[in-house]
Amino acid sequence: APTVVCFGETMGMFTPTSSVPLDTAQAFTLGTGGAESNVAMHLAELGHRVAWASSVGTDPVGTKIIDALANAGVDTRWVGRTTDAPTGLYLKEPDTGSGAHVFYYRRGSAASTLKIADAVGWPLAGARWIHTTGITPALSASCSELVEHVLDHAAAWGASVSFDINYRPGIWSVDEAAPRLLALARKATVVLVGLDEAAVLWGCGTAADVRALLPDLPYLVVKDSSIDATEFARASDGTETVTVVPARAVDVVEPVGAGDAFAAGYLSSLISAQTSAERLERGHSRAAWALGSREDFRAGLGQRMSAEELALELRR
Ligand code: KDG
Repeated sequence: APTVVCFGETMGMFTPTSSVPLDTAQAFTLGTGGAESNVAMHLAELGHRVAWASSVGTDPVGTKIIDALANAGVDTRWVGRTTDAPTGLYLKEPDTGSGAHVFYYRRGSAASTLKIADAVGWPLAGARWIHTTGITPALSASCSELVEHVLDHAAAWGASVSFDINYRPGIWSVDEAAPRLLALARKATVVLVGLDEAAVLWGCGTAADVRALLPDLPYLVVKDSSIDATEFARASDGTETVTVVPARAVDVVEPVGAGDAFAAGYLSSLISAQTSAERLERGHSRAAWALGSREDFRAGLGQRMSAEELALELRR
């Protein structure tokens, strides 16, 4: 059985083959991208037994997504295929100065049809961790119910839930997202959020402001883009520990996927019972690696992150 189950939507991703705006691009590559499956691939690379549960269409894009995940070492046995809806798609505009932009073609997609009944067969009881993001409740009412159901039942299943806020303005408004994401976040064990997102959603100016909204969470991680990450950890006796670790200085090729890399590094370290500083450091290492690539998921760091090497790296 998998130790970690990630669930959410993965789409076919079209990117121009050269660095030109989408409206003038002639040739595209078709890749795949999804926040939760990115986390799953990073965790597989780090050596964890991880599954990605979802739904895709019976179209070739669905096949391509399943193949990509299976090739990355992720268990895809719980990916359903439906003839009722197509696999979602998105276009990613290369960063031609104003940042990378994404355009979604996902309303009514296969993953948006996910509902509580689909999760009955998933290996949630027995998993140590379940990971999803704030993208999933934005997909549809049934997806939103599914996320809440998992958060409400995880403890009874013996699992903890990590929830990455991942606010995507392209799918829902701040007015809809802000209360919903806060209510869901309050039920999780780990919440990861960018300070920029927390500012947009809840008007937070500092990491402490975010903590004030989520005071009882066992682990809250607030990432201040390229500056640092702050972890608020609450022990079972109620004691609070605050740890701040600065981010690496890196040349950013493209930011999409870096948050997923951070989440995976952090979660991997938490699973391996490392310290607060080690958890944040492992998140930053993965994020720095992802920032140097145009791909949403960048493979290849795994080999450099064996336990021994990580220990060495942390002693620097
Ligand atoms: O975190 C990266 C994701 O944003 C990207 O892979 C696409 O899942 C995606 C989304 O919904 O934005």
